[in-house]
Amino acid sequence: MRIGIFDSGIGGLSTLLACLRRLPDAEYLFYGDTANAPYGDQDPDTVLRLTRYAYDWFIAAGADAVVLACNSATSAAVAPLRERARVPIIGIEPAVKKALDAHPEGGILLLATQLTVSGEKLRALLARLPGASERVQAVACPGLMEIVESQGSSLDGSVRAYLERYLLPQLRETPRAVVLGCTHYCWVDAHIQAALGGDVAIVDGNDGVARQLWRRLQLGPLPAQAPPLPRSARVHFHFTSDNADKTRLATDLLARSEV
Ligand code: DGN
Repeated sequence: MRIGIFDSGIGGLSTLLACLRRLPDAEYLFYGDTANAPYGDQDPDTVLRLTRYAYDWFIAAGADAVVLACNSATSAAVAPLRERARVPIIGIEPAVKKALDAHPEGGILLLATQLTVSGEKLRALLARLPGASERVQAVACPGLMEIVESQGSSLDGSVRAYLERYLLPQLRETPRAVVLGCTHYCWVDAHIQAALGGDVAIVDGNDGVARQLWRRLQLGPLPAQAPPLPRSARVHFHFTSDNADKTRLATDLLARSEV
């Protein structure tokens, strides 16, 4: 079975890891559209066009399912793409419900790109979750994806400086939980947690995507817990710019995560 995983860059590797835990025997094609990144500051029509291109690439490569491991692409493209899809398309969206359910008290901070924060999809999600409009503060983080993209998880102080200078002054309270609504932010979760004082819970939607992938592929009852990561994985990378460097960075990130 061949699964396509799509992001504007290395953020979607965090979703790939969750899928690898659930479906270790599948073959993965990872497409990172680094030539057109970042997606978060672009208009939805452009992101739809780029995502459609990647979807067609996956179909030509024989994918049995496509995962949009990018909240921005999901926001702009998942609904129109599904209208003519030949294989299941699984999107990722901010795990706000998971955070509200797990933390019935206190504020929830949602960090995402500008495209996701201002998208109709998020507005509809918050409108249908009881309590979300009062408890959730959504903050766009322009530039944070680029910092992660340039350095992976071996960061110097630049993320911390970004969070202190840009994010902290905007907060209306110290949150109980933070929803990582951009897959790139999963690589700097510890920095985000530390900047917010250490006690804050971190929530992302990656395992939800992997479980949804399992269901859409009709693989039978879902095991209650994901097994540990497999020792070896079949992953092929395709980045639309700097392919050799990005593949090296991605392989390194995966190898460190598998230990
Ligand atoms: N990793 C993507 C997301 O989850 O929204 C997009 C990051 C970007 O391209 N700005």
